[in-house]
Amino acid sequence: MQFLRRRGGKVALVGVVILSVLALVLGTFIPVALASGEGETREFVLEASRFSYSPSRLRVNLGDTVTLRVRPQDVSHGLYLDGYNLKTRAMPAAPGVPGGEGVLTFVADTPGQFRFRCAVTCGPLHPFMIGELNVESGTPYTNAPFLGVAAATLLVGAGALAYVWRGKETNDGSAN
Ligand SMILES: [Cu+2]
Repeated sequence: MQFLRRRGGKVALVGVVILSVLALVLGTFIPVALASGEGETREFVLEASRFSYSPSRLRVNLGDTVTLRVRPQDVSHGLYLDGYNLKTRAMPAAPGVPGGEGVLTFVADTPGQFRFRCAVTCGPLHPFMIGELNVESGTPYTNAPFLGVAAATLLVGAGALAYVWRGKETNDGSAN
């Protein structure tokens, strides 16, 4: 019986190790899969006027396919996105001039905070015409399954340790 108990503990421990490795592998590769463009499709209309964007703070999740539509309201503006090295320019809509819109579409495959700024010299405060794109990799939704696996792994591990511990105590007792 003791032998069986200890053996059971060992099997449980091996299971824990396998589960841990699985959790690590999943945690490593699923964000990569997300980054290849399997997220949501997000579209933002950015009204650009001297010297700001509205909205100026954008938030997306890693793997989202993002479309930015830059619509100048007064003079020509543009948008250059740091990190992703993307650029667009547009002229304002005017009578006789088709409504200008600068469009950028890309997959948000790099997490982090990225500045975007005007790509057309539009006046004295042009250098301060900036905004921020936040590409988040750690949303609760993305990580919930892995947190679950991690919690289950911990529980199983604690159970296995308790099992082995008890088996050992009994063994030591009978050995004397
Ligand atoms: Cu501008």
